[in-house]
Amino acid sequence: MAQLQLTSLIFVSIFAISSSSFIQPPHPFDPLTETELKLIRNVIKKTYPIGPKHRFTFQYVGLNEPDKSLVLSWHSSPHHSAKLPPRQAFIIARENGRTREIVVDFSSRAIVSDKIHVGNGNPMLTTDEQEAATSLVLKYKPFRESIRKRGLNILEVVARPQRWDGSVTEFKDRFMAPLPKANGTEFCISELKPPFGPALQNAVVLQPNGPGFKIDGHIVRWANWEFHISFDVRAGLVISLASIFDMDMNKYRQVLYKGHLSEMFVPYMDPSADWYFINYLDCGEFGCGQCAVSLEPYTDCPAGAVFMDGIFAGQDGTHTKISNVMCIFEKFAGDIMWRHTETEVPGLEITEVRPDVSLVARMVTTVGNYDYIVDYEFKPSGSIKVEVGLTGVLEVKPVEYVHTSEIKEDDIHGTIVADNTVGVNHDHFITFRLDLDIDGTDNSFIRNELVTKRAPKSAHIPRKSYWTTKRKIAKTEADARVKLGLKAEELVVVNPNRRTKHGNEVGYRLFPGPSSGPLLTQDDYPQIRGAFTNYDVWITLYNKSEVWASGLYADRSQGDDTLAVWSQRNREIEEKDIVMWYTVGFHHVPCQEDFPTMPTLTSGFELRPANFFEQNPVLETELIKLTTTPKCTPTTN
Ligand SMILES: *[C@@H]1O[C@H](CO)[C@@H](O)[C@H](O)[C@H]1NC(C)=O
Ligand SMILES: *[C@@H]1O[C@H](CO)[C@@H](O)[C@H](O)[C@H]1NC(C)=O
Ligand SMILES: [Cu+2]
Repeated sequence: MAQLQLTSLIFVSIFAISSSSFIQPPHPFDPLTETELKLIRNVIKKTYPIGPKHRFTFQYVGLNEPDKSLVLSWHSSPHHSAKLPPRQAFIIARENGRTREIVVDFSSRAIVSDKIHVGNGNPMLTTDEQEAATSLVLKYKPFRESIRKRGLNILEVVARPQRWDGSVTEFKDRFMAPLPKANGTEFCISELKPPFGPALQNAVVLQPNGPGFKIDGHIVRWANWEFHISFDVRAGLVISLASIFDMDMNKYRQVLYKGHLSEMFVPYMDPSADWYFINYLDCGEFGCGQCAVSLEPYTDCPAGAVFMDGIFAGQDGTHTKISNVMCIFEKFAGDIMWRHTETEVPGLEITEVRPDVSLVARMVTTVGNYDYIVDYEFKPSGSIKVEVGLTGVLEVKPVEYVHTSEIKEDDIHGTIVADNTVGVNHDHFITFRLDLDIDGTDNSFIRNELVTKRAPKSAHIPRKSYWTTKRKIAKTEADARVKLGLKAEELVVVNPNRRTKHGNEVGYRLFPGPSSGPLLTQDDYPQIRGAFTNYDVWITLYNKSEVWASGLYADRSQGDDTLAVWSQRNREIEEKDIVMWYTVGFHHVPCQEDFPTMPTLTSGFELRPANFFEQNPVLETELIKLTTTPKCTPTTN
């Protein structure tokens, strides 16, 4: 009965939306709604007949980034009462073999811009296209025959579009490798048999009073943080307008205007005819949002997590939904926020400890064989930690060997991880676009080099050396290209027009993770396309068209529209609206433990306030209230 009522309620509200005039979502960064996707399709249908038969397909549909100044004046108006910026959608479509860039305006319900893309590269492949390409191969008679010859079941064969040619233009059946057996590759809990591994069943954190955060539409409020969470078919989870409450100033202060995944570059290191082309630009080719998966309560995200769906357009323009594609939860992992035991004052001993709690916004994108867990973690201390966890299944190739002693070649380009199975060497480069706005848009990038100095000669002081900071302001984009690990330096984004009481520029410091820069040569085709990994950190001048590090058109791109090319413009970046790009890199030499599924390997970075607050902003944090759930006592009758 209750369910029936609910259904009719939902029906009424949908009816209201579609029959009345169009209602704009309350936040300028809210993802496109089902109603909006319908409207886009209807508007475009007036100009173009839609569908593969008419050779018109939607390759990307997303929010057309509203003008930043309009968003900021809306955001800073009391209770967000100012007029919302015009709402528009940006569409990349294939029409009769051409790529079109279309902007649809919602209030005028019209196409306001329509351009044909000239230049290299192609839009993201839709799921339908990937399936079509795959089935072309699986239906191809000589291919089916080759599978039969190997004693395999075609229904268990996976084919994947590898972005080099297009369809079946050529078929080669070159050699038969002994097929790896499926022995020991089972990973479904329902199929696994005892003895089981380490016992973890008691490690559970429950939130009997519910989570401590509030979600209002797409705005998340928790502790001293407020941010907006959204979903894009190419980037996946998008954080915007993240600001932190400053108790001294009694107001929210801007930190991150927008932050999201920009690209994932995964080149493999086997240059043979069968493997040389295996290099992926996951977000640009397959869509890191399109490949995102529904998260499972209690396993993908802990108890108390709140889930959100991702809605986007399929290739015919109708909406597709990935339910529970993002989750938000409080993380309490037994870490210490800060502590001190005062032992130096005689007769006095004080211990103060504050346990750490943070808020995590998570998505998991499964691009083919790999699963990437992407976490944005907000800490009450003002830190934003971005973490990428790699798990899933290795990309493997069959070999005739079962033991290292049998290897005849110089290089098998990987590691024998199981009988007749080599896990091939490769990299994972995960590039984030971070549009930091520290207390406003006009920021500078400071490289504080730590330099060793000789101590002044003195008869009384035996010290010979010390280090001190040498401050360098990055004046241009070239000054801001950073390869980590070459120098000891502090990287800080500051607002030079805002200072603390003590005169320090307010800022946020980048605490990088381990650096793993690219090892391919600069003249190698994959590296030309992946040139945005040539530096670990880049700063560019804000430009709303420069969002995707691999270029707007990553598929079969030629590297002429990457972050590396934009940086070559060498624009001035001092006291400007600037964007930071950070690449989390992994060189992956597979090992046996990575097989058949790989235990999560994590890396990331942290953005941490540096002279942003007047003092430790979590000094006055109260202790966590411990709540114990009442034990169930068996009732006796
Ligand atoms: C699978 O592997 C286990 C352990 O290595 C071995 O005892 C068993 O005989 C294997 N089974 C098959 C069917 O090869
Ligand atoms: C913004 O970026 C686009 C794409 O790279 C470029 O064509 C355009 O010239 C840039 N605009 C400015 C003002 O730099
Ligand atoms: Cu890997």
